[in-house]
Amino acid sequence: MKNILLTGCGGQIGSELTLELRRRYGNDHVVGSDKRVITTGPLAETGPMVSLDVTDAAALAEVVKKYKIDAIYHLAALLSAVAETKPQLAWNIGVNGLYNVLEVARENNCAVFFPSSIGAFGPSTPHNNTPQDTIQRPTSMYGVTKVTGELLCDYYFRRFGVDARGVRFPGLISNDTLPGGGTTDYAVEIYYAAIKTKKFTCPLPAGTFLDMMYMPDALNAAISVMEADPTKLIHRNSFNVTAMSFDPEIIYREIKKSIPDFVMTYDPDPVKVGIANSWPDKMDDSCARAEWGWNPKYDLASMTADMLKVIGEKHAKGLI
Ligand code: AKB
Repeated sequence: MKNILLTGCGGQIGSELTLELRRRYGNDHVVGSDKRVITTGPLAETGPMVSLDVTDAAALAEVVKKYKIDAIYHLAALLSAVAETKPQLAWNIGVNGLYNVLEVARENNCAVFFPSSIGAFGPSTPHNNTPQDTIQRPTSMYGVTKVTGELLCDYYFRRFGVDARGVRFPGLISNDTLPGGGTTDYAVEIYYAAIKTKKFTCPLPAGTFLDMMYMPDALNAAISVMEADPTKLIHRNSFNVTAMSFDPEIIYREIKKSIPDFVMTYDPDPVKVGIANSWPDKMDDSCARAEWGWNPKYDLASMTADMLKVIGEKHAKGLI
């Protein structure tokens, strides 16, 4: 990869992945793009940054040609809970946006990274040790767009040779940019609440197990699958990747080890509960491990220690 474009780079993954890719490939070779105009902060100050709506195919093609792009990390999408409130918009960004990316990749010989999700599974999927290849009948619009995206990526590789690769991300936990509108967002918000007010109201009930991952491992997954030796890839696209699985009680107890007077109560959000109950409790990611060496570094204890340290420092400086 010589010149990389990220779409949706102002979001939870993109804000950190853009900077990591710039560290690895050189600032000038990594172009950030977002629908919002971003003119200040690290994204705008460390490398090229453009305003781009992925549903505008002509504008996307212009950026790809101008910067001689040969790899696209396509991150623009609505998250699961917000997608349920705006299903038409979720389809337009999630599917038509990806179609535009794959078409421009076909015409300009670009590789494509597509982040699928645990949301690509549904109630009829086996929930424990969810296999790589299994039933995918999601009941959320987010899930429908993710399954469609997985199939489109497979099609563009088979039919046109577009090097489209990707992973199925679990809930991602980070201490930089907050996620917005996801079902797993509680697992980020709980750390901020523990530091700021020592009180948290959880939108998912006890016993709701979901796969999760700390952001440094997620960045590594996205980059490693794109750098993987293609001759070793049997699946290429939509790899299950996970680092841990927990329910709200388990993360609460882990945080309480450091903040004993932290208190969590429950007020389940019906939309999030419905989505979470349709997702796996724990995926089997052995194909990613075997085909390209996936091996996450953080577990719940090490992630919690780092989250509380970083968010605690930001709070002490009055930044949050
Ligand atoms: C969401 O909750 O929507 C995302 C996801 C698991 O894809 N974090």
